[in-house]
Amino acid sequence: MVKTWTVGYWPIPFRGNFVKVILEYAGEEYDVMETSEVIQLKTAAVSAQPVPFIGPPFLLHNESGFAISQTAAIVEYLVRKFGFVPESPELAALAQKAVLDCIDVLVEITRHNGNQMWTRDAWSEFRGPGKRLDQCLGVLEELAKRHGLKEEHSTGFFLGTEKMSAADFAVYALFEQLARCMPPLIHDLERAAPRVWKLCQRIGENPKLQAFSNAQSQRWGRSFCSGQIEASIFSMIEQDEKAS
Ligand SMILES: N[C@@H](CCC(=O)N[C@@H](CS)C(=O)NCC(=O)O)C(=O)O
Repeated sequence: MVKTWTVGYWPIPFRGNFVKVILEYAGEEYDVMETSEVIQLKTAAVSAQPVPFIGPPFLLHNESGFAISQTAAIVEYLVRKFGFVPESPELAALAQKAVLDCIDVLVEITRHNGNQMWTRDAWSEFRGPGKRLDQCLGVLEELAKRHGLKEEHSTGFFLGTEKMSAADFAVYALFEQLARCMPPLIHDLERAAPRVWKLCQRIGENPKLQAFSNAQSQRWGRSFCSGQIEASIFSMIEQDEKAS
């Protein structure tokens, strides 16, 4: 039977998880498109694509035929659809900002989606106390702190909202995969964004998200973004581990 949604993405977590964690949390039924079909749609003429796009993820609403690409736009669509948008326009805008901040971390850690591989020099400017990754994580930490999130909180969300917003889904999608695929980075998350890391651990206690995380580990192991850039990131982290 055709499910409500179809997600088009590669067989890795990366950007796709920003979409999937919302569908999982909301208890929505979705299919994941076969990779061959993603390739077929990605390389089709734009006039033949369900929504004109360059790179996945994309999401299809099967009943209506509505299709949307661009990670941040898909997240915005889903949070609106399922009622996870803060009432205040200011908080709604800050939630969107946090989504884009999280996606920026994916862009930066992959050196703009694998445009360049890591060198030791470049990596030493990126990872370490006070370095670029810490700064990116620190931006999220400061935003959550300004909205009242405390490390010791056992309730409450990123922007002080009563329920999850796009910001919570995005930080969870980001931190969960960084920690699961590259466990030494947990140290960086704890150092640079302790409140947000605790929040993500709390969000991850949700049984649906826990099952989703376990399923991804079983299916793909520690695969994060795949390809040469994944090998480059993993080798930098391995060298850091040996040196420590
Ligand atoms: N800005 C887009 C970027 C999409 C993107 O770069 N997708 C990657 C996978 S994460 C891809 O497969 N790109 C192929 C391409 O650019 O040709 C988004 O956030 O969705």
